[in-house]
Amino acid sequence: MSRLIVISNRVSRPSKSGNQGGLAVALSQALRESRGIWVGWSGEVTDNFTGHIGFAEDEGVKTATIDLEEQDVDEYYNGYANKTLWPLFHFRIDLAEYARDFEGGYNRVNKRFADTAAPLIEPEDVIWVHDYHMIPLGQMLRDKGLNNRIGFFLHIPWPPTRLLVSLPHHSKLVSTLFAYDVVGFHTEEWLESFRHYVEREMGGTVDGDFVTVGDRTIQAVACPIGINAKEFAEAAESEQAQDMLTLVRASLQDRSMIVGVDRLDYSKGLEERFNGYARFLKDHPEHHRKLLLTQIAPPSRGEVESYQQIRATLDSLAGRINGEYSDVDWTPIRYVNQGYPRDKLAGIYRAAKIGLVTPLRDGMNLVAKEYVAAQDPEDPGVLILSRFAGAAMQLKDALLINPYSPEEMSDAILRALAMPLDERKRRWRAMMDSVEGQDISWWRQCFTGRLMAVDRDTARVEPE
Ligand code: ADQ
Repeated sequence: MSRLIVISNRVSRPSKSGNQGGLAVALSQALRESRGIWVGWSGEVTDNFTGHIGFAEDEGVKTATIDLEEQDVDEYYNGYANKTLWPLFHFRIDLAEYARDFEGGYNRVNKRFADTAAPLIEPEDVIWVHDYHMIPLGQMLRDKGLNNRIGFFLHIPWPPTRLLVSLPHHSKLVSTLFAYDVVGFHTEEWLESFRHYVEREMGGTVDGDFVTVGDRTIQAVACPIGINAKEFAEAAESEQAQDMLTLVRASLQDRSMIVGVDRLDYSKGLEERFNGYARFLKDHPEHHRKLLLTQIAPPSRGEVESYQQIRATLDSLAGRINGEYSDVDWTPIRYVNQGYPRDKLAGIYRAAKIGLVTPLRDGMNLVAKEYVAAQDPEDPGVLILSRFAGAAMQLKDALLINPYSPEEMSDAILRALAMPLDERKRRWRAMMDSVEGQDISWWRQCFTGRLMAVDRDTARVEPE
């Protein structure tokens, strides 16, 4: 079995509390099985970059990390990754900042990762690079003479060509993807946009999964990420989850709860969600006091201004809606800026009659799948899901809505509240089949199966 080398911005060390996310658990398992290494940023800042590699091993997972300088973090992480690529790839060119320093820092840090990883890699190793922080890394490893199988997975959307061309040096960045053997996306839509760009902007050709530019042919595939469905369903039955369920139910006093759980990010459509909910309250006074929205949104990327702005906007919007509709014994929005461990989160999902997931754009969205997995099969809640989340391609039995329309959101809430038990069960079963069938192990296999089958000498796929 080939050794797997995972390279991503941050490494996730297994914790005894079991609070690692599904992706980290799946990658850790693959690394453990193949005796591989996870390479990335330690999250620490150093005054002077020395290239020193910190090695560790937790529960059979080896990690190799480097510290970065403050300028690296500013230009690479907060800069090019989160002020340039993140907004652009989520269709928000109005928020994207283009600065040469960012691009320079991004390339410098990618080079640092390439310098760190290259000496650790042996000829038979299979390398899996993750996400928008690391697009040019594969090219940099090739420049060092590596002939390994190298794959790249993008966890966020691939934007339409018309938006992507607003990025200075866009074709230079995209051309580095052709150093990989397999490039993966969550959905056919993102894959389609990638192919369109390659054909229109690079004069490339597409033949099924094979995409060619010049003399390089790579495979571009859609592998939708999943969750560890079985474990999440079990988490919802755990003692911690049941305690949380009891606590939340007692606090509801027979009211119905709608739940939202998101990192505090403008792509998640939180402002639109609050406005849609406010629209429901305006349109349906008969439901006042009978329901509430619990929005859990731990702050993220607080050093980036657009994140400070969305936080301030939501603070004031929640305050305004609560001010307008609250009574002495009822508050329509519970707005919570903290994270919860997985078991407790599962209990919160289960306590909610409605899961409200309304991103304006999302590569996949795992919260939608977690909400489904946490439900009580005998009395499941209803998922209201943005049609612009990658997850909407699989969860077709959710109530799919346009998150930009407060009216559609209001109508969907009304419909969900009134939905009979047999319809809820039928929809939930269909969604759960998808969540269980295409879970996190399926995803890992979907991508690594392709990558392992590549024959580097011919750059074609070996027959099964
Ligand atoms: P994210 O943008 O972070 O991921 P998402 O897929 O929803 O979005 O995953 C968020 C994870 O964080 C979920 O597992 C959720 O449970 C957890 N989480 C969020 N708020 C939490 C809270 N308050 N407490 C505890 N846990 C919380 C990116 C892409 C997505 C893609 C994933 C995986 O933007 O589109 O689905 O990567 O590829």
